[in-house]
Amino acid sequence: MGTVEPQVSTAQDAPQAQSIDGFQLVIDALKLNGLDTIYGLPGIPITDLTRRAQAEGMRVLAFRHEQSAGYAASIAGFLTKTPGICLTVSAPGFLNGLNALAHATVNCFPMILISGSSEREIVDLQQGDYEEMDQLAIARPVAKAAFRVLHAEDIGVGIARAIRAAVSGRPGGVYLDLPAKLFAQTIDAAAGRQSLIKVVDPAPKQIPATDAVKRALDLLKGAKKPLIILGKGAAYAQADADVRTLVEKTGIPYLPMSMAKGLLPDTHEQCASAARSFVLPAADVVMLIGARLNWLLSHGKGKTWGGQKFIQIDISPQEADSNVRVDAPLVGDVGSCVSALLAGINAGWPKPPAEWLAAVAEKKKGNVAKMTETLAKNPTPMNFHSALNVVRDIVRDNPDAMFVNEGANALDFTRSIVDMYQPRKRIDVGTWGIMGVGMGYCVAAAVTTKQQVIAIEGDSAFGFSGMEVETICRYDLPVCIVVMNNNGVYKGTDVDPTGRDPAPTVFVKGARYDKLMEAFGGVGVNATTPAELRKGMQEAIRSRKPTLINAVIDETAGTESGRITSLNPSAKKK
Ligand code: ADP
Ligand code: TZD
Ligand code: MG
Repeated sequence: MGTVEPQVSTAQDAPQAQSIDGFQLVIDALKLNGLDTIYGLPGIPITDLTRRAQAEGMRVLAFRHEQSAGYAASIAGFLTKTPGICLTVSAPGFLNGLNALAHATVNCFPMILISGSSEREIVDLQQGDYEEMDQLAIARPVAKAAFRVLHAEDIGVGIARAIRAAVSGRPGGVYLDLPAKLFAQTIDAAAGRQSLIKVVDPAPKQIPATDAVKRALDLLKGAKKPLIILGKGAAYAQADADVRTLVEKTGIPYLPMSMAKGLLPDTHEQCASAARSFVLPAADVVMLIGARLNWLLSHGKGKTWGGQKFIQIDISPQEADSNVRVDAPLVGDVGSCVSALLAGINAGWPKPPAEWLAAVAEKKKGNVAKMTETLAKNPTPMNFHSALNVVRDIVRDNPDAMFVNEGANALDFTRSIVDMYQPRKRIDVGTWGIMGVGMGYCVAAAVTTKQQVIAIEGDSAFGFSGMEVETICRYDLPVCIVVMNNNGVYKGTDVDPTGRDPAPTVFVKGARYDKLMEAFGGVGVNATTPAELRKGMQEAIRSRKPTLINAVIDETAGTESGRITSLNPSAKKK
């Protein structure tokens, strides 16, 4: 903005040695706590914060829209178990970041949204300040916690509280409001440094109670048709070896939720994904590990289920019974709960009855055979299946790659066709089924893991954050984006019955998303066949250059709302 910049010190005219300003205290407090990456977008009053943080060695990733920066911060939190930091300007920038803050809270990802804000005196009297807004009040309902710091000497406490709130217990999004005046405030340097807090044990272990562990083990032991469901809370916990041992020692079939795919390889013989609609109603005892019985699991009731008993491992003591009765709640962190269970599972632990395992295996076999047949077809034009058959091979050959996925059909088909082999590789639309996370996730995945990133994007989904391809090119990140281009939302075939406008679900036909990438120096590929798609992806991974492949998909191939057609009121009526 070219308007009235407030008087702030810059790196060049830094405050005197004996005093320290708000900018510096914020940077020092973050660094002291190991928070070395900021996802944000500069402007009044935080421009100098971004400059000085970079000058002090922090990684400052500047985006084209705060929403993408926010989604990046949220998923960085999921991947690292430390709060992802998103930094925005006041009112409009803050609101752009707010969606991601809500997303972090809903998905239980630790994140801190730090926004500059206007002067309290003016905002509270509603006198019309530059970008005036009561941001704290607006953030509160969608955040796990929200704080404001008014005095430089409280910056240390403010950041410590934000960190604890974000990562302890059930993780979530925290809002930290920093008014413009705070940044330029100076205090005595020694006192300032003394006021900073290095948070000790920010996410303390939560050990489950002994009787709760026994209750869970007793229920599990008596089960005739047990099932384990792994959720993204289990992925988040990073207790991968123990979770795997629990599954393998008990021999119980398991279902991974979308972002828990790869916690054990999807090709594991106990993986029941290919028999999902059989095991859910048939199981008699289901153990949920870091997964909620929300809409994604049909609330634990109805025809998807069979009135079974539930064991639920969750860090939130309020989660059990939220949809149906939970017979054995186990409150604690996944690592502590699983190791407590393992301590009670000795060599004599009974394997599930052979009939149950055989029935699951039989169902799997049938469904896998059907899928193999579908994937082997090579129709013209290319459809979701023939394209995803390629993606499946590429991921199998590159199991370290991070995998981003959003869209409707482009999401649902990918989730069921593309196997994951390692924990926390698959990151997607999450609890809300939100579009727009794609490019922000790509940036954070590349930056936090340094691995190749593969993104499978619906053409609509991609559009929500498409401008961030410039960000990906600017930081030269190893990201290969595949846009599953079916000319629209779900399909490209709708027409306006009046003949006036394009239908609300369709886009420009034959759009070339690959050209967008070329505009910023990345590699663009137009792929109309599986062979072209394979070549493009292989080359992208070999070169590690930012690449966008426009995969031309049959515009008739998708279904309304992908797999969740039944949630769509008008489609239901039909
Ligand atoms: P999914 O969508 O994969 O089913 P959800 O987001 O619905 O997963 O559920 C994740 C659950 O995991 C939440 O209820 C959350 O409280 C819980 N959770 C998050 N982190 C941990 C942890 N470290 N230990 C135990 N539970 C956790
Ligand atoms: N806006 C936001 C933020 N999130 C949403 N989920 C939607 C709108 C609604 N929506 C979906 O649930 S999927 C989708 C939208 C707009 C896009 C589907 O089209 P696509 O995927 O091109 O991404 P397919 O492959 O064509 O189905
Ligand atoms: Mg589409």
